[in-house]
Amino acid sequence: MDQRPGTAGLRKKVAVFSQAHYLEMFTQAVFTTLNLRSGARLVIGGDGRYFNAQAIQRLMAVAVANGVREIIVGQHGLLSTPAASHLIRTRQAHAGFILTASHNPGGPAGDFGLKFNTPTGGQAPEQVTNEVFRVSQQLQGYSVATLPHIDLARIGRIEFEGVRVEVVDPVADYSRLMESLFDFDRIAAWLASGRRVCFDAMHGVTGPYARQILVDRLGAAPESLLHAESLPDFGGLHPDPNPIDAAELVARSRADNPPDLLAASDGDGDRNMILGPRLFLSPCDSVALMLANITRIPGYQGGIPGVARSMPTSRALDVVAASQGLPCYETPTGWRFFCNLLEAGRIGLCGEESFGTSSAHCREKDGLWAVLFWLNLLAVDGRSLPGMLSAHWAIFGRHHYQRWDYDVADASRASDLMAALRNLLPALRGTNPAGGVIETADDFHYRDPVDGSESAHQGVRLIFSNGARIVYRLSGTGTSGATLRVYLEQHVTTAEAIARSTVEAVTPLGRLAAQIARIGHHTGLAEPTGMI
Ligand code: VG1
Ligand code: CO
Repeated sequence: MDQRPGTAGLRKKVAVFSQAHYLEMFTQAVFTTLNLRSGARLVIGGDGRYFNAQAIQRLMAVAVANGVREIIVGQHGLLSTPAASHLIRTRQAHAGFILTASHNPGGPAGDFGLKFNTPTGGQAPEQVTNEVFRVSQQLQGYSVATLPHIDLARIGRIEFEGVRVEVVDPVADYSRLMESLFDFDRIAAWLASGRRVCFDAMHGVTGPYARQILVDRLGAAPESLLHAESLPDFGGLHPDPNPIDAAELVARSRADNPPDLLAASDGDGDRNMILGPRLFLSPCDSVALMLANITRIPGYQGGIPGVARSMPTSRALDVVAASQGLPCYETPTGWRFFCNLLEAGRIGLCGEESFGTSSAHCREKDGLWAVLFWLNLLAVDGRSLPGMLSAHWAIFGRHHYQRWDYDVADASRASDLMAALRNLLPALRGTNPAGGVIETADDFHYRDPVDGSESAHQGVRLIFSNGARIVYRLSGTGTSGATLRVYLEQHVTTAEAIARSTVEAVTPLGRLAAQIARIGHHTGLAEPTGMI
């Protein structure tokens, strides 16, 4: 079992995951590590991808053999990642299993994944996942109970031999949580006045959530939903809410008479992409504008203690936080690093450039939450999304931002590139390769302010004196080869530079990044394979 150390779960091709004993061995490694008390309570749910239903039955059999006596599972085996996090917290579960490979493609030839969360509702910390990895290397076998077939289609309780399985409506609790944070009446009135929203569920788990909340509860027109049926292969689409994979939504934002707000979420419902009429809202700007307006939303009226962003996320959030005198923490990529800060009450809003945003209402990023935040904000503000964004940039300046990805078939070549780049860092410091001096050239090292744990080698940063920044890191979520991610950022403050297109603003920086790291030499790739 080759779980990557440091990841909160296992993500593999379906063919690998569905092999005999594979899922059971991983699950056993988790139970051996967690050492739950007998009688423990578990939450289980997934994004509905191919193999979800069988995996849940097999997972439950190992769970019961390991002493679990209460299982709360979403109807049809569905729970969005944030809804699962919420259920773990409200039902005081001892652990949760979320079956998803997030935005990775599904179907028999696609990916499957299994991650486990702690009683806080958050992803297990690195020490725990490293221990699971260690245990999995030594495991000789696993315990498994023989269970009756559990019908996940029917909401209700099933009891057998001292075990209780509760099949719950996956949306109900989550919907109540959203209603406690946002002004639903105001959003409904805004929609009733002729404003329009378009939400693309990308055939992932959020379809039923969006139907119940946006259409049934808030009164959006049924045709506001795209790809709203949860399908095991996501309709052959790649359920990743970005401008490339959600091209249909982007086209709608550019058509005549576009909706006021357009949004998409990923397979498991934790990501969000926000668009407006002829506008792409960078996730980095989205979280910054959320902070600038946070007290206008009922659930955050009293303000928040601080904010956090992942290191590669642009510094647009920092500028707003500074203006409010709030701490802004910089964490490594991956949601679990926010969890300690949320749990300690240090932050109330956090985000990643990779279309992830959330608050302290759960311990995962939350796609629909972000959509509702924006709907509430637009309803309160009255201006259009493009109008709000321009006004924000006029105050805080604009952080032009893009991520260039290089997919490298041979993973060792990508590691060699990073090693060579790290060796270059001392020589780069203080040089002036393009209109700005490199003031910081380092390999990001994080010390968790709550528990003091250390995470090294979290990405190479080049920070320039002229508001530019280049970050390099390798993706940790792929299932084959390697992806080098290069994050480009340029902060500008003049009206002319703000009006410039992002492509124009960051392309010279991207070329410089390729030159410094000798990307062509190491990977054979003259151009990025993807730009987001
Ligand atoms: C990517 C993103 C990262 C995100 C992670 C999990 O990781 O860059 O920001 O936390 O996916 O997201 P990487 O290592 O490939 O860059 V999800 O929606 O899979 O929970
Ligand atoms: Co996801």
